Amino acid sequence: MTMVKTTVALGAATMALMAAPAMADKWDMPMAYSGSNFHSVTGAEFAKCVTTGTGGDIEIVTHPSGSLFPGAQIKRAIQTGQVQIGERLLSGHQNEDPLFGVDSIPFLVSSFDEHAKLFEIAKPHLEELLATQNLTMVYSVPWPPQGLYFNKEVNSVADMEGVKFRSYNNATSRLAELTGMLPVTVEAAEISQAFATGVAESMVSSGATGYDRKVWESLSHFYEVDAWLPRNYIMVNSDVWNGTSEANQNVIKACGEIAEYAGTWRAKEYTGFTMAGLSAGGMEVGRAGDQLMGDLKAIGETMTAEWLEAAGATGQAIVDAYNAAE
Ligand code: PCA
Repeated sequence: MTMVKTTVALGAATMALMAAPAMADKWDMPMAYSGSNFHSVTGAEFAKCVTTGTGGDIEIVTHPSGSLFPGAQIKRAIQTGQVQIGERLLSGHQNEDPLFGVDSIPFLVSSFDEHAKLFEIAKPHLEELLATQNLTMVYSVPWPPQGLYFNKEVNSVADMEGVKFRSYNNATSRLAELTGMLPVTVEAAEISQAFATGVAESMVSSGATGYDRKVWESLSHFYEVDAWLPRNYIMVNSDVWNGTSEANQNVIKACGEIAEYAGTWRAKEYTGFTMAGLSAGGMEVGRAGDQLMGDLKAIGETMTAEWLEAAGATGQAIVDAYNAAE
């Protein structure tokens, strides 16, 4: 009898709670890439995980395709509290600090495993730098290896002279300059149009981005060169983070860990899948020839030296630790 009464009383209390729920905190999460891209899919799952895990205390709403802020503005929007959280390719901000370009040094790493080793070493430095900008890193997911797209056959850097090249960060603009191409910055969400209208005729990017944007409609060749693997970073405004309960912070961290694992796994799976997709779309897909590869490696050495010069002791320490690691 007592038990029944208790159960009824508890039931009534639950009903009362449900009738007057605590106001959910809504966090907007701008993302620059199309909703179908694996980063955006991972972000949407992360958002769901947080909403479920915090019992609805925090509701994260993702805005893919640059619909709330285009890529280039997302970092600032988080820093200044216009949004609580967001995803950004940090190498797009290398002009603020060379460390943001650590994942875009040509030919330092070429595979997911090498890249993971570099990231592990660089991560604490990045977190420290982000903290000075009022940003807290939650998770980060790599893009697949970067290759070169053209609308013609290319066998050497000489063949690139004068080509209009779509860039997405400092390293890609510099690559264009050093190869005699003409850089034009275009967000991923806009590239199909840029290629269709001839604003750009080439880019360095992953098979994933070419596939997502159906670039075979305008371009004909994809050369695998594995130049680098840049990363997207999910960051929270540090004031928002510090105002979040420890319990909810723990949920967000745990959801971030799952997202980083799942996103990385997707990036690997997507690499082969999207190469096949580009081929099926009618593109010539394959490894760059020796001449082109040799030319690019020489340019990579110049860019690596430039990065080390700009990044000073911290940059050197990261690269040394990377080279010394097993
Ligand atoms: N896709 C993004 C960045 C790196 C990548 O593979 C882009 O092209 O903008």
